[in-house]
Formats: sequence, C-alpha cells, structure tokens
Amino acid sequence: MQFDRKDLTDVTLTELYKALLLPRMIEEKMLLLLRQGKVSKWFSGIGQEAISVGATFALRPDEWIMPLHRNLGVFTTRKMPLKDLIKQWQGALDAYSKGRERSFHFGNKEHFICGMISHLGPQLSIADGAALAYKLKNEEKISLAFTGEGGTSEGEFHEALNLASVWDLPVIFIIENNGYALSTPVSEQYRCQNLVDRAKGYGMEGVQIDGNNILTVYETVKGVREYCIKNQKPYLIECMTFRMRGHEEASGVKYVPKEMFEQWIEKDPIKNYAYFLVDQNILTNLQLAEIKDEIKEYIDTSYATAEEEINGFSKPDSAITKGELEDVYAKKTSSAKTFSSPSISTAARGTRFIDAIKEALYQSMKVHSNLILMGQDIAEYGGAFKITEGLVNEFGKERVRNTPLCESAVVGAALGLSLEDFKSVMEMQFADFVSVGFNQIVNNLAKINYRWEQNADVVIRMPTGAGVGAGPFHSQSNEAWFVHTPGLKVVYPSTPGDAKGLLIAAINNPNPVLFFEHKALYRSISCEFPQEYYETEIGKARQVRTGIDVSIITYGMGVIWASEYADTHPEMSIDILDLRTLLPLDYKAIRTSVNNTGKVLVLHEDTLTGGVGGEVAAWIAQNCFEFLDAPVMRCASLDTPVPFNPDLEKNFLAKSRLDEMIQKLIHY
Ligand SMILES: Cc1ncc(C[n+]2csc(CCOP(=O)(O)OP(=O)(O)O)c2C)c(N)n1
Repeated sequence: MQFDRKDLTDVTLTELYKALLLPRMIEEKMLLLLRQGKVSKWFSGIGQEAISVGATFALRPDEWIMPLHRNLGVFTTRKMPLKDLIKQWQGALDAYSKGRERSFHFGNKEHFICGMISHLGPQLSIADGAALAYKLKNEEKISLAFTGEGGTSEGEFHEALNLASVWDLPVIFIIENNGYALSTPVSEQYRCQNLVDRAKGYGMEGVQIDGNNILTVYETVKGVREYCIKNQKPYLIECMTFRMRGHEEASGVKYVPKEMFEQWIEKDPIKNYAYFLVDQNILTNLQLAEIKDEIKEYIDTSYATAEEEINGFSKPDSAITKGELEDVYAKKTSSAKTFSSPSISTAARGTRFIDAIKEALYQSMKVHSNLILMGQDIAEYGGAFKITEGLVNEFGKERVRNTPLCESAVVGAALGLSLEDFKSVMEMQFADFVSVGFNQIVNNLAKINYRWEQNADVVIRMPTGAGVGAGPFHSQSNEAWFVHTPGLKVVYPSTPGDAKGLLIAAINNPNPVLFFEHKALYRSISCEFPQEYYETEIGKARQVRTGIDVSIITYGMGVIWASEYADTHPEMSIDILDLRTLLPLDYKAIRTSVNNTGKVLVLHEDTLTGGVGGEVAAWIAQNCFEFLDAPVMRCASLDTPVPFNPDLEKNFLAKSRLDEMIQKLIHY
C-alpha cells in the first residue's frame, strides 16, 4: 500500500494512527464482551476503519456527520467519551439514548452526529437538509453522509443525490463499498461498473479511492470538502474496502470465499499504516507499543467506569412510564409572538379557508426568519392549489423552494434543517403522495426526539379528501396512518379561523405536525377570522353546537356534514364536537359531549376499518360507559378505495349514510 504524506506533520500522522487504532481495539474488546453476553448485537467495522476515521478527521468538529452501523470511528474521532459509548451499547438508562436505542442508532447534538435509523438510506437526505442550512446561513461548512453499497440501491440514495445536485448543496456522500450487503455480493446489487459512475448521472463530481488507506481517505475528503464549500456543490466518493467479519457477529461469513479474506488481510488499514510510520521513521516499534498500551488502559478504565455507573444508576419504576411518555415530544418553549403588522394586504385579504392558510404561512414567514417552505411547484407557480402564490416574490427563492419530485428526500431534508435550528413547512402536492415519504415521517421525524432528544421542527401540509371527482389517488383520507404513530401531531381544521390559528400553532410547535387541509373546503367555505397573528391551541377540540339528543363527534369535512344535517333537522337537538386535533385527542371535550346526550355517532370521511373513529369509540366505551344510552356508533366511508365516478363517490362517502346512522341511534 502506497502512502503519500504530502505536507502532513509527524504529529498529525501520529494522531491519525491513534485515531485509527482506537476503534479497532474497542471492537476487539466488544467482541469479547459479546461472547460473554454483555453486549447484544454488534456490527463490525474491522477492516473499514480508515474510512470513518479519515473522513471525520478531515471535517470541522461542528459539521454534521450522518454515520451508519459500521462507523464506530466517527464516534471515537469526534471524541465521544468511551465510557458513555459503552453505556449506550449496554442499553443503560442514563446513556445517550436512555436505553431506548441499540448500538449506533443514536446521535448527539454536541458532537454533530446524526443517529441512523435501521433503514440506512434516510441518512443521505438528512445530510441534504443540514447542508442547505449551512448554505442559507452562508457558513463555510459541509455535511457528510455514509452509505454502504447495498444502501445505494435504495430510492433514497437517488432522491438525496439528485436533490443535493439540483439545489447545489455542499454535501459529501461516501459509499463504503465493502463487497457484501449482508450476504448479497456486489454482482447482485448493481450493474454499473463502479458506483462512482453514478455521480455523472446526477450532475456531480465523484472519485473512487482506496478506502483502506487512511491518508488517501483523509486527503481526499479534505480536498473534496474545500471543493464543496468553494463551488457549493455535492460530491460522491466511493471507498473500496472489505468487511472482514460477518454482517453482524451472529450471522457468520460462510458465503464469502476464503481467498477474499486472504487478499484483504494484506490490505489491512492499520497494519499497513503502522509499517509506513515505522519505515518513514515517524514512529518506532516501541512507540507503537506504547500507543497500544495507552489505548488499552483507556479502554479498560472506560469499561470499569461504565460498569460502575451502570450499577450505580437506578430509576424508580414509578418514574419510568412518565419519562418514557414525556420524551416522545419536544417541549414547546415559547408561545406565539404577537404580530401587529397587517397581513398580506388588506385589500387582497379573503375570508376563505384557502386565504386563512395563505395568511398563516405569510405571517409565519414574517415572524420566523428561519422558516423555509418546500414543495413541488410552490414558488413561481404558487402550488397546485395556489396557496403559496406570491410568497416567492416576498420571501425569495431561498426560503420558498420548489423541489424536484422526491417526497422522501424533502422530508429528510426538512429534518436536516431542524438539526440546524431551522423550521420548515413542506407542502405535499396531494396528501395521497405522502406514502412515498412515509418512512422518513413515521420512522425519522416521529421517533427522533424519543431516541436522542433531537426534535423535528417540521410541518407537512396535506391537501386531503374526496368529493372532488379525483379518483383513488387524489382523494384519500390517510390521517389514521399517522394517528397511530407516537411522536407525530395530527391536526385537521374545518374552519378558516381554525386553519389559520392551527397552522400558526403547528409552525410554532417544535414537533412534526401533519396538517390536513380538506381541498374541497379551500374555496367552498368562508368566514371572518382575525387578521392578526394568533394561535389556536393544538390538542383542543371545539364544541360546534350543544344539544341533548345525540352527539356527533367528528372533524374536517364531517363537521360541515354534521352542521348541515343539524340545520336541516331542527326537530333534533344535536351536539357537535369538532376534534380539530386527532393526535393528541381532546378526551375531556369528548367526555363532555358524550355526557350532554348519552348517544354518540363518530363521523369521519375516512374509511371505517382502522379509522380514527374506532379509537374514539373505544375510548368512550371504556371511559364514559355510565353516560351512554346506546352503543357508540360510527359513520364512515365505505371500505373501498375512493371511486372516480361522481355517483360512486357519493355512495362511497360517509355522508350518504349519515341520516340512516343518526336515525338508528335516535331510535335505539
Ligand atoms: C430498508 C432496509 N432493508 C433491509 C435492511 C436489513 N439490512 C440491514 S444492513 C443490510 C445490508 C446493508 O448493506 P450495505 O448498505 O452494503 O452496508 P454494510 O452492512 O455492508 O456496511 C441489510 C440488508 C435494512 N436495515 N433496511
């Protein structure tokens, strides 16, 4: 192996050696502990250390890195105390992820390490967001994300690289090509000759390097970093390496030909670098041995301290559930600022649902200089529903960003922005398309605060619902998917006033909020709402009207249907509760409404099975049984996809069965 020291001093070369040896020796210790059953799973990076260490060494310590499961060298080179890492791996309750996450699935803001989720590829898009934040702040920084060659087959790889290229983001993408993805060899993973060839397709530069040569990795990443900053461009580096152990320790290596190990042991990154250092008289064999002893001492004392701290820490059982639930969401620190300057323009101001959303966005952009809007066609074109029309003229293309067609990468980028304290609102062109951004929402955004105390300050606007003759893929109600996901907030207004106040509250809230906007309401309902900047509290239902005969507990379009029904049936005294927020539900208001009438219909546009109505009905049955004079009934849309033909669609919608269900309930 050829090493070129360029102008590196002996001190730097020695530092690099220490940094390279540390993760190897830690791993050797961990493998022992694994055999003793003291550590559960372990994904080995033995043989690949030069990549993690060299790349991290080349960055500033305050630049975000998105590592994966074999990147121990990132954590050690960022100088995370080893005793804390050991506690993390042992699942200690006072470790980085408070015992909630395993091995390397955690991050830490202080060390600018963004924790991975098991799905691998999502890391790449988060790096886009962090790099966008640097770009917007005019900081001379880059972000760096790792992927294995297996991960390059994921859609997220394509989306993230394409987005970085289109947006000219200073991101370094590193592929660690180690020959196998679990048991899948590269011959079954991709058909291009080299993965780096893909860089050209994305319109970015790329290079393939020897990933086992620490100096090559360090110098390459250092140079690429400067390139990315100077040119404000992304860059792809393919590091050729080999995985010397099984995918994880329990899985073995039977599928790897023996010759491969023989060939790659010769290219061991540490052994070869040590030869070079001795050969060049930079270090003596004695000094190498001393370094080894020092590291051994550090590992042993770190392990002992970790054990001691683990044994000495206990949390009363009574505090566990409370703490677990509390940490799912980031705490809101400030309430809405008042904002007295006029909205859009008094003359242009409308009173429709759509105008309320526009106004909330406009005022929020004024209040939060760190708020970024993203979505397909939202800038000059004004978005599919023209909600963002004009905003680009006022706030510029940096803050009102058209995106390519890549929902997953944009949600990931939104999370990356929040690592750097930006807020973002992403517009799904139609709520239906959220399915292709689903993983980032339910696994990254929703869980990140619980996993390692990093919040996702992201609002996703969801133009939703049927009744507009748009067929199965432009009409769905999919709020229930998200109500089942701890860590998200789900908001669904039914009036212009609530739409404005709730959207402002969602943007002010530091948690991920799915904000549902029924598109059939955009231009069909109007009412006066305050011109000033105000919040409507998330988690509070609205009593639409009170009654004594029957309660309709509903939200979104259901509120309009229920109100129309009550207007046309003055013979009945109907109590209507608009839930407004579906996660968390306002149980107190639900109880009051049940108590008012003793007969409850839960109504929603979503299909019946697994809908939010089931949750509400179950809660009422369990907690308000004594108030009930009839079984809780549900009125929902048919359990079919949303049909296109207007008659079929009408038949599909819950509204067509509303009278029947109310009559049933009244006459029970
Ligand atoms: C979306 C997804 N599919 C499958 C897996 C299971 N899995 C975990 S790691 C892995 C192999 C990854 O290979 P590669 O990206 O080359 O990284 P390496 O493990 O070789 O470092 C697989 C299949 C996963 N974690 N996520």
